[in-house]
Amino acid sequence: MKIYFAGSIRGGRDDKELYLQLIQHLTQYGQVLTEHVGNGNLTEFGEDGPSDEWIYNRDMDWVRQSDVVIAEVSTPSLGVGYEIGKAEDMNKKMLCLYREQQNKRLSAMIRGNSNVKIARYETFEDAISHIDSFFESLK
Ligand code: 6K6
Repeated sequence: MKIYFAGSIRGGRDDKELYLQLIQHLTQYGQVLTEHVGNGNLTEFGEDGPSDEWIYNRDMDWVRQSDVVIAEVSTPSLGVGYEIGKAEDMNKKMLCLYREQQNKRLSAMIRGNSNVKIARYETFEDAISHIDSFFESLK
């Protein structure tokens, strides 16, 4: 099972530790292609490839190769939104994890899309149980 995990990079790295913990949990279900998203040393200004074009092509290849896409969408990110749209076009099985926060609302382009399953959570344990249910539903 190839898993594409999407999380904010240039959109902001406030949730990077959470991404790392989610990725660690996901590895029991398969190969996480995008482990760098949880890299604590990767800032919104850091570099992770020779050029943006190289990163784009590599990441789109990985979305194509993936069996499932798990996106953490609490921190708004153009890249994550784009990946969700592409994954939807490719009919990928997808789960979006969203943590409610005061004075913030999830984009209508995600919330209003009936093809996108959104799992709302409060605690890390809730997020994990959404992930486990999602993989259970694939069996
Ligand atoms: C690192 C730090 C700043 O720039 C980089 C290198 N960029 C990326 N490296 C790897 N994946 C990326 C990069 N930029 C975007 N992505 C993909 O888009 C990841 O798979 C994330 O799921 C998503 C993040 O998008 P932004 O718009 O928040 O960067």
